[in-house]
Amino acid sequence: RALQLSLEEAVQGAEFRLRYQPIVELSTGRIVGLEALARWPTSQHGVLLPDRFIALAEETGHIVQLGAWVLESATRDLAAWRATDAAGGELRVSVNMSARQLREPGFVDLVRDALASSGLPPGALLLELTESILMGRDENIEADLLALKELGVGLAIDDFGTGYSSLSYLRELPIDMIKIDKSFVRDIARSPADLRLTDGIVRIAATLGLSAVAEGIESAEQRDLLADIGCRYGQGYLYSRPLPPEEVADLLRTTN
Ligand code: G
Ligand code: G
Ligand code: MN
Ligand code: NA
Repeated sequence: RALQLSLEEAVQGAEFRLRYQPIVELSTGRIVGLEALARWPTSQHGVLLPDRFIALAEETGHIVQLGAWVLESATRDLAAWRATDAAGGELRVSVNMSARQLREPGFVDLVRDALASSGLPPGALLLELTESILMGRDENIEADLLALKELGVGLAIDDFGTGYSSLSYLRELPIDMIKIDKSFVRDIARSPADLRLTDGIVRIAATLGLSAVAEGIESAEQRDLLADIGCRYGQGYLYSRPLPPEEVADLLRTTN
C-alpha cells in the first residue's frame, strides 16, 4: 500500500513530530507531567494522527524504530523543560508503548540509553502500557517490566477499563498508575452510573497504592466531580490540547 511505502521513508527520515498534552494536579491546576503523542505530517494527507499509522507501524515492524525515536525525543524535550520549570524540575514525561516494542530484545537497554543521553533520572519517565500488553502474560515482557521498575521507571496502564480487564495483573505486575479512559469520564456529569463506575476505579487505584489520572476532561464540572471522588490527576481539553514543544515551555512558564 502507498501509505506503507511512505511510512518506510518517514521512519528512515524521522519525519514525525511530537505533541505534548499536560497532565495536571486537579486541586491546584499545576502541571505535573506531559504525555507525548506522535504525529505524522505528510504532504499528501496533511498531519496524520496515530490511529492512521500506529497499527500499520506495528504490522510492518516500523514501530520499533519509530518508538525509539519517540523515546529519544520525549526524554530530550523533557530534560530541557525540567531545567526551566519553576515547579522544581519534578515534571515527568509519559510515552505510549506498543506490544511489539516491548517484545524487541534490548528494549530495557533502549530505555536506559534514552535516560543516559538525556540525563534524566529514571523516575522522570513513565511508560504507558495497554491492558492487552499485560493480558498476554508474556514472561519476557514481565521480566523487562520488573527490570524497568527496579531502575525506577514508572509504569502506567493506559485506557484503563476498555480492554479485556483482568485485575490480576494489577496485583502481580509493578504498575504505578492507572489512566482512566476518557469514555468513562465523558458522561460522569449526567450519568450517575458512569460516576459510580469511575469512583470504583479510583478506589481500586487507591486501595492498591496506585495514582489515578482521568483522561478526556473537557469541563470544570467533570473536573470537580473527579476531584470529589478522590482522583488526583487529569488531562484533557479543559486544560490543554496536545501542544507543539515550543508552546509547552511557554505554558510551563505561565502555569507552574
Ligand atoms: O491524541 P491521539 O490521537 O494522539 O492519540 C491516540 C492514541 O495513539 C494514544 O492514546 C496512544 O495510545 C497512541 N499513540 C500516540 N502516540 C504514540 C506513540 O508514540 N507510540 C504508540 N505506540 N502509540 C501512540
Ligand atoms: O493515550 P491515549 O489513547 O489515551 O491518548 C489520548 C487521546 O485522547 C489522544 O488522541 C488525545 O488527542 C485525545 N484527547 C486528549 N484530551 C482529550 C479530551 O479532552 N477529549 C477528547 N475527546 N479527546 C482527548
Ligand atoms: Mn496514552
Ligand atoms: Na493509548
